[in-house]
Amino acid sequence: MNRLVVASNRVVDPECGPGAGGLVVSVLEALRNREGLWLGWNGEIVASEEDLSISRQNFEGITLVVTPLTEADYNEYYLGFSNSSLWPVHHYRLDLAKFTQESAEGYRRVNDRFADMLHPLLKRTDLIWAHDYHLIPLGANLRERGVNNAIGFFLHIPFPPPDVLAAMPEHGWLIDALLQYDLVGFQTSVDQANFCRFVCEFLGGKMRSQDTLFAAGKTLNTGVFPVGIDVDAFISIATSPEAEVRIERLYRRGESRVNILGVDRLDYSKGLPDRLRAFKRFLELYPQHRKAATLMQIASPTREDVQAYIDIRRELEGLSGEINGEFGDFDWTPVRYIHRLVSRETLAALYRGSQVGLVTPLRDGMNLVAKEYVAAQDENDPGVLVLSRFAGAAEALEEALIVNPYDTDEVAQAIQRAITMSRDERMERHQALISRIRLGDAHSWSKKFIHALEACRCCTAA
Ligand code: GDG
Repeated sequence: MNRLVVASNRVVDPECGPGAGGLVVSVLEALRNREGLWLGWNGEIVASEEDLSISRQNFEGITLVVTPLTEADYNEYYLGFSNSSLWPVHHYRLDLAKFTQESAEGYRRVNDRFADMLHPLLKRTDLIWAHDYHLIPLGANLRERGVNNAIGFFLHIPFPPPDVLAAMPEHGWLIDALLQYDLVGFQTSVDQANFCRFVCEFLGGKMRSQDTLFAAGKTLNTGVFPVGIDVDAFISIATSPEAEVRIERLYRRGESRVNILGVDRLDYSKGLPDRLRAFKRFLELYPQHRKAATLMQIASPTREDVQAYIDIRRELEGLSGEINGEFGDFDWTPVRYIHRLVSRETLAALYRGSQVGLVTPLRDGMNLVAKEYVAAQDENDPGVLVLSRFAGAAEALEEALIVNPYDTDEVAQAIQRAITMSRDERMERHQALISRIRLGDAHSWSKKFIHALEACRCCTAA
């Protein structure tokens, strides 16, 4: 079996065990099965390049190779090009995108450094898997260093329509870099189609089959690999006796309340202001739920050094204050807004104790919260998932109440429909959803990608 080498922006501390998300667990599992190597940033920041060092650690047969970033790298590569240029463009938000030469150079510099670190560690038969928008050029950088291994890339975020991407300075060399991979994986067929359209319309590429392109003198394989969760691990957290105690404490179950829940990183792609406006509309349209319905919104802090994230936080705090001021009463707070990272155990209890899971991003690669919400439900009395049609998860999760997150009235009506849905219908929908989530769980996701990467080349055993 060929060794697996994974490169991602962050290497997560593997000792966080069951607290880690399904994605990390699935990558670790794949690495463990293949005595793999994982390379990336350790989350630390040092003053300058002279302070950089590489450290190696072994964990359950996996080699972790990590390095800090310099302050300039952090500002230019991470906050700059990755999160202020690529992230907004890929989420169709050209209006929020910022471009500077320094940030593009910082992005190239860090990708070059990662390639320099990885190159001497590679064996001829390694399968190499690069993750996400931070590392688009890594494969091409390795090719420049003479690496001829099978190299795959998986994009966790959406791929925008050709005209949106074409408006981004620097897009040309990024697409050229993607063409250097053997396999480029996407979350949904829409993302895959956007990429293929770009290559065909702008670069004269030709489709050879649904998943195969011919461009720049070579064949490129593409595929759809929807990311999943570790379903059983999540169910066991949500159904533990401790979870029951937590639900009692968090929701004071005895009271007849309607709990509506949102869980997101505080990111403008997640549609939080629109969600709050829809909840306000719901209170206006269905006054019978006043004093009973509460929207609990967990908005965990993220990228707080980027202006767009400071702005969205202000907007959200303003809106929740406005709704609470207008509708709230001495014994009822309509919006409970929590700007803090909460434990995975608390999250699972919140999911299980709420009648409605409100997942309404304006654009999202997949959205694992939607899948976690379904997995956490009591199968005999499940809550209802209200899901944006613009989340990647909507491509498979047809039995959710699918909504347009920009349509305030439609979301308000969906909340009402969820609350008043019969138990039979809720159970039927839940059963269908949980089967779909099981079918595409985190374990099968990494297996399918690696299998497809192996199939791209005839990899001889090490
Ligand atoms: C990117 C893509 C794609 C959230 N708040 C807390 C917390 N979370 C956990 C959730 C979930 C994860 O973070 C968020 O995953 P999402 O998929 O919803 O979104 P992104 O972070 O934007 O992830 C996305 C994903 O990559 C995977 O490919 O699905 O589209 O944008 O697991 O539970 N966890 C804890 N406390 C919190 O407060 N413990």
